[in-house]
Amino acid sequence: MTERYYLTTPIYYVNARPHLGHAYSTIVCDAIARRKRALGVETWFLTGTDEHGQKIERSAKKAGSTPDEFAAKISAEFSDSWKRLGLTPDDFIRTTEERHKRGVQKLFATLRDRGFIYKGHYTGQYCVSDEAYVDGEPGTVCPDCGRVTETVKEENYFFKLSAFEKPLLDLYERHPEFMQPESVRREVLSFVRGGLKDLSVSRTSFTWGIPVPGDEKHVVYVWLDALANYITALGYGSDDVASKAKFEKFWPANVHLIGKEISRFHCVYWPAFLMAAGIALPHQVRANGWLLFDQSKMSKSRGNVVRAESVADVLGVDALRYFLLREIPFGQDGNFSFDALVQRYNGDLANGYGNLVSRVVNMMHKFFEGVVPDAGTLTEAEEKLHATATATIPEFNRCFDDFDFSGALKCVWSLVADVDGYLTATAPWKKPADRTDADHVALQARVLATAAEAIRVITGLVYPVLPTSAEIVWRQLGQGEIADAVKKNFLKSLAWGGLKAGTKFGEPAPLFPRAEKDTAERMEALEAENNKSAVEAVGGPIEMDDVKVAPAEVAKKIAEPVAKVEAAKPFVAEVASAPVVAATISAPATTEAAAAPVAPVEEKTLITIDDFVKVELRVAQILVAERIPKADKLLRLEVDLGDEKRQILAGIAQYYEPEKLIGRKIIIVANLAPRTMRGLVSHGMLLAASLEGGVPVLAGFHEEVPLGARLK
Ligand code: ME8
Repeated sequence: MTERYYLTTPIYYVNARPHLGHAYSTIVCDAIARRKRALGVETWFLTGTDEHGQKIERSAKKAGSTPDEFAAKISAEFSDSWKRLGLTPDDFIRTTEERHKRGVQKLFATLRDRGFIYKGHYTGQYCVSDEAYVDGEPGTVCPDCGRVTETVKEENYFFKLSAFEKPLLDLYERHPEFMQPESVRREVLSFVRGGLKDLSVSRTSFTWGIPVPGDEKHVVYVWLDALANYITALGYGSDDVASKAKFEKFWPANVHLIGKEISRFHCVYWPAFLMAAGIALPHQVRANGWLLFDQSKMSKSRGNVVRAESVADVLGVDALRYFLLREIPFGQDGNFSFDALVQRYNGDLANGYGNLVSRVVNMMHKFFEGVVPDAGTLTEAEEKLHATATATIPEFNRCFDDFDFSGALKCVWSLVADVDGYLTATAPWKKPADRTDADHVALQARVLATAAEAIRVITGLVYPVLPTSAEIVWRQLGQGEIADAVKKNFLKSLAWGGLKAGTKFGEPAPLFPRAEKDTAERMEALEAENNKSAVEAVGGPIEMDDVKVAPAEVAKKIAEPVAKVEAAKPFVAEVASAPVVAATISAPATTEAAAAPVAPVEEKTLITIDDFVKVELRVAQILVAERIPKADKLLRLEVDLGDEKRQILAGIAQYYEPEKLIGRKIIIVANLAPRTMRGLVSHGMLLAASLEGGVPVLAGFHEEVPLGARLK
């Protein structure tokens, strides 16, 4: 029987346009799927979009659209983007499709029929952004995204999650590979060991969802709806024979590849639902780390996203694939930067693999009219390369199968370097005076046939990661279409010795032209242009626009010690035209200043103590800090005053990374009249020193101070 392999990406919410973060998970799956297919494994690669729920309903409303129109538009952006990137999912499921709806209703009914669902009431906190129930009092902040939760009071159906505490712990123990990497495993284990409460699996306060069968005022909780895509896409819930056969063939999934932030849903809720429904469990949930941009998670809400197309249009899709898989150890967070990308591209692709291919192919044409010669008698150098290449194949496979894509590519690039070194050492382009013509031709034949064979092995190995380039090289090596090789499962038998003497090489073609100095800027410009046109195209629903993060200088600015302190300014100075109160730091008195006659202070600059006490200055702690899309300067803060929480907008976005502010104690003017900016209301101002150029430095305390304490 043919081996089969089913892998899935998360299905992406349609409230945000596809960005590099989404592309990352999808590209990883694409590389795995391509390799499996080329190994002769019958592969099914699923991706899609998650379109129901309160978050989408609200985003659609904000965009002045109906949820279904809105979802269709963004879903199409995802599928178009995957096409443009040359990704090869076998199926793209939308949760608004009939086939999905049918399957979800069947799953719900099955859970209910088997006694795992009961009706009750939920009063508690809900995070709309994560579509997650959160324990705590009203005002509680979501532990995952840091947003303030909403209080929900609804009639709901509950799933008996508590009954699965023990079965889940048993599963994790029996199958340590069920969830990986270890960090995720530990986190999930400690969550479950902390005790599981029953889970509300329906909502009644809005309608954008799949109706609960038999009780249509309820819609199915969006995570139960979304997780079910992994089975409904295969045909679960369908009576159709072909669908049933597909489900039989591919379920259970080999891997659900996800971002680490949704581990709980996949490692706790999903297996519990499946156990309750009597459906087999997936073999593994694998989490990728986060792609960071300017040191924080690339995400729409932080406004620091980059679109995959901006990279692909300038350097090509393969460059992006290579960078993501080589640069970031899978499972860990990794930084994306245009400069690092260009560096990797030039170093590993243009100067490395690309240059090697071009040298060998050109020499083959120049010295042998493009026909592979017989290598003749081999020397130790060729035997060594042969041995290294032969050892590289299983090493690459081991790393790749272990999701260590970076390690896999590293070992191939070490082979690239060896072949480069071999060429340099043998220098087939140069005939020393003491070498006969016949000897030189023999050397050229031996070296070029050997180097070309090494390139063939390298190209086969990197095909899943660099499919477009591998296709070109395959032709240049006279191997025909790589798609045909894939159909013949060429990776199954990839081994040294496949390049036969007499093979006619294809014409040389450029592979990775060296990236010029302005490449990073060109990508940035494209990114800015993309963002602009995206805003225009959607008509500007602020919430969902991908807005680029503040300039990179910001981080630098924060790191740089601020040298000069501005001379005295009037008291309430606004930083960056936002309500940050800048407490003035006077310039340190110089000797001249001290010696100078004291100028008479104008009466109007003085206030009485009664004036001062009118200003209510209080200690507050920052609970949430986030960028506001399309506002370069403003941060939205949620602060805790001990007895109340409130929202404040502050013009410090260019100087402070939001994540670093969380937990910080600050001083606010608490009795300032509310002010609306960018559609958000600011209930107060924070205090900061205003340094040269308006650079703010937040006021704070060295000793412990209780929240809400008044400053007098
Ligand atoms: O969570 N780095 O959808 P979503 C790495 N609909 N991966 C990233 C990323 C980043 N900066 N940003 C996004 C949802 N991703 C649910 C899933 S599944 C049944 C339902 C990737 O649109 C990563 O795979 O928020 C992450 O888990 C996913 O996109 C989140 O996409």
